[in-house]
Amino acid sequence: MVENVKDILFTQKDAAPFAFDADVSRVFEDMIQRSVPGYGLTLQMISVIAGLYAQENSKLYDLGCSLGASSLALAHGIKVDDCEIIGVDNSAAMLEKCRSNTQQSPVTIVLQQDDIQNTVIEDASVVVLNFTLQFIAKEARLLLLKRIYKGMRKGGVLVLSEKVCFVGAFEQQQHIALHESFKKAQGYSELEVSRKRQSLENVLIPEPISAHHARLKTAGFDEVQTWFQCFNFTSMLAYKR
Ligand code: GEK
Repeated sequence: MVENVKDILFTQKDAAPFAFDADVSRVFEDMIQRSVPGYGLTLQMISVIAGLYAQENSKLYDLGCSLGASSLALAHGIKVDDCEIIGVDNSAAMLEKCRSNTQQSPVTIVLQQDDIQNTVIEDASVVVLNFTLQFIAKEARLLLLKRIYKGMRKGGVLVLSEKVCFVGAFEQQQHIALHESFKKAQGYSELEVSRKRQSLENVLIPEPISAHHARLKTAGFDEVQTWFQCFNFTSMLAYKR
């Protein structure tokens, strides 16, 4: 594994729109662990999910694979033969690190540098969008989910993890306050938290859980369940039966 460098990015730079560039790729592992409550649990459960739903001789997709954490979680969970994992990310800097991180994978991981909106999804038993759909324009999300559904085998699942927002003003305020307290407890300063918040504005676009469920159903998925929530972070399972 590439060494885990501490994220002090927002002590140094101001709040320009967030980009997955070389600076971010260097600190990303630390950044996501200290910013997303339950991130480690999503990885652990992606392994469990792969163990239950990966089908023999099928493909597993990790869309927005970053440094390869979810791809590796899939690889370590698969219990059947002849699977291939396809990891896709449009950031060259992230993929470069991903390539070296995933070299020792027990299952072949093919990496593609592309916009996930162009990825051909076929013969998939498990598809993972672990905190990636939130970076896709809202109006493009349904088409992507429809293409994922179409490319999945019966019995397959989509794991969709997202930062979400809430319709009620009080609930929304409290979840934001709780998340920011979590970040401070992880060692980020008030200034780092506020710069990151500004930097992600209009880049990471959260939606309510109900909007995700409704869209997944419209895309064709037969069943949708929220299996995890911690403050304003959630993960859902969408089934093709
Ligand atoms: C993990 N899943 O560790 N096409 C391809 N990649 C994209 C696109 C796009 N249109 N938009 C964003 N990305 C990972 C964590 S991070 C989540 C995912 C976060 C990529 C982007 O380059 C980044 O690597 C990733 O999606 C989102 O389980 O940073 O909150």
